[in-house]
Amino acid sequence: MARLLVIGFLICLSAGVWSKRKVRSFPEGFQFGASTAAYQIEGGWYEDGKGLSIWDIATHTVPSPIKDQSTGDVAADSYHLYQRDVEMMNEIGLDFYRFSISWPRVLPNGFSDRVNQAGVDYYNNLINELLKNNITPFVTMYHWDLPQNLQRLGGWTNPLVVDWFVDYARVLFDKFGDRVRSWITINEPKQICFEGYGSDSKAPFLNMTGIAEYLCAKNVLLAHAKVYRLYDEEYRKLQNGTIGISISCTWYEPASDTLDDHQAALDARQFDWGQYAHPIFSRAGDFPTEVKKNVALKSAEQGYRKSRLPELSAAEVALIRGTSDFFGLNTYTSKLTYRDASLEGMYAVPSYNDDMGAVMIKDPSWPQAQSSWLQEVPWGFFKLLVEIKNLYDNPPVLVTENGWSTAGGLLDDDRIGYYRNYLNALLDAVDEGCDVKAYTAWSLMDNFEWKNGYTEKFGLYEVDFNSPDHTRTPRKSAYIYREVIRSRQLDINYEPEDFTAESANSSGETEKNSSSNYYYK
Ligand code: GBH
Repeated sequence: MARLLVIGFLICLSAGVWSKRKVRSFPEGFQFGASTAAYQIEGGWYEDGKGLSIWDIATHTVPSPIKDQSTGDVAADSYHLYQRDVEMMNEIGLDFYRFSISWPRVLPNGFSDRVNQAGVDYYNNLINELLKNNITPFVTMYHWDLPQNLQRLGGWTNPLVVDWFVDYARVLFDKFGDRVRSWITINEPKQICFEGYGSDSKAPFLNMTGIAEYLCAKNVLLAHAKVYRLYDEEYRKLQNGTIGISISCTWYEPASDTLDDHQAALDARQFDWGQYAHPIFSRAGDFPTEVKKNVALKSAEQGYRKSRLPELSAAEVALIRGTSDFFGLNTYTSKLTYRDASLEGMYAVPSYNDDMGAVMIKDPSWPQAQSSWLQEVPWGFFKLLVEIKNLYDNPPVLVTENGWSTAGGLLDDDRIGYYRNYLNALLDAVDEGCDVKAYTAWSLMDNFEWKNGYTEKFGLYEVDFNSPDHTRTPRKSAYIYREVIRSRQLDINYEPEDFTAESANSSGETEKNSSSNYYYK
């Protein structure tokens, strides 16, 4: 017994010393990038033959559903300023740039009968500029800007969308696949389906919960899988790339040690991301048992003849299983989760939340970002990475989004604290055996933050949306990230010499929240 205690003590001590080391190295070959999305930065909404997307329609609706009544009509104007964007990537020293292609810019009507050459030119120019500068293009095919024409036909709830997406992907492989070797089919299926169809927080604001998000889920999974199979069958040999999906994962921590809270947290994870990850990454495939069981039970109670969650046939399960070369992980935050009598009557019937049967809350002691949903919880990131390793046989993980929002200003110590603590947690997970291969900061620059317009700033670069040339200025965090990439190390004491208080003050704003606490596992 005494010996065990001594051994335990030594293990804790060495773990402590390890995690308190001030400089830690990233694994050999680890890649660093930054991310954006077409609608959030491009502008050029009605130029050169581009068709309309569901976000063009949403932001032009009266009254506007957007917090500050803004639109992405011009956004950061990257449709015209992409050369400056690449210059910024060079300043930071990025290995890769993750951006998305606007479906209606390439196919104005959504269908592949008519290709808009000006749109193809724009992405060719961007890709070529990246390659000229030794920056790897990492292309997302769909980051939420569905052609409005397809929405009129039901969008992601129409099973035909699977074929439309495959046709679109074929155009992209044909036009760009000779130079693009890294692809993401879909950005964040849960946010497309639940936020867009099951609620009213993303376009098309369908708000038909309990029904629409599940129809969408099946179609998104099939669309993704068929594009993966297309790449395998017709392009991989020639183009020699990798292709996968990015899933947004929040860590749900049981609010207490009761069995109910543990089950609630598990169900929350399975509903939030297992619903999309399990069919692709698990050995068994299909929707997770918890999700199938809960929705089927509730549906029966409610008088539906079939589960509101569509079934996947054996052939569909097989089609979807194994269709990602990597786990693309977008992650930002964690929530506490519980289940008790207060759930009774809390959620609409039927609804996704009622099916899940869990309550998710914030812990007020966690540092708070400008976005109400975003808090800094690095240990949650660590637990999430370990969970992905355990659930899905340790897949290669590319962190395709991670970042922090402020109200603005160049001196962004809270963002720096967030990045450092999350990178530190990532390195802890690597030490734990997780196969994390890349990290992508969200975002390269300030942009249109969907329903919150321009009120939340995620950029390493500040964008002056009021200046005609949309001036981009590096925040302090850009200097910190640059040093991480240059040294391939995390040094929590690094202070950039060329970032001056004067340059920070010129923006006239300072940060209100500062997360000065360094995180230890
Ligand atoms: C990413 O989504 C997007 O890919 C990107 O376009 C966006 O700009 C970026 O995040 C920043 O928002 O806790 O119930 O209030 C992140 C997805 C959005 C998922 C917020 C969790 C909070 C739901 N996250 N959402 S809730």
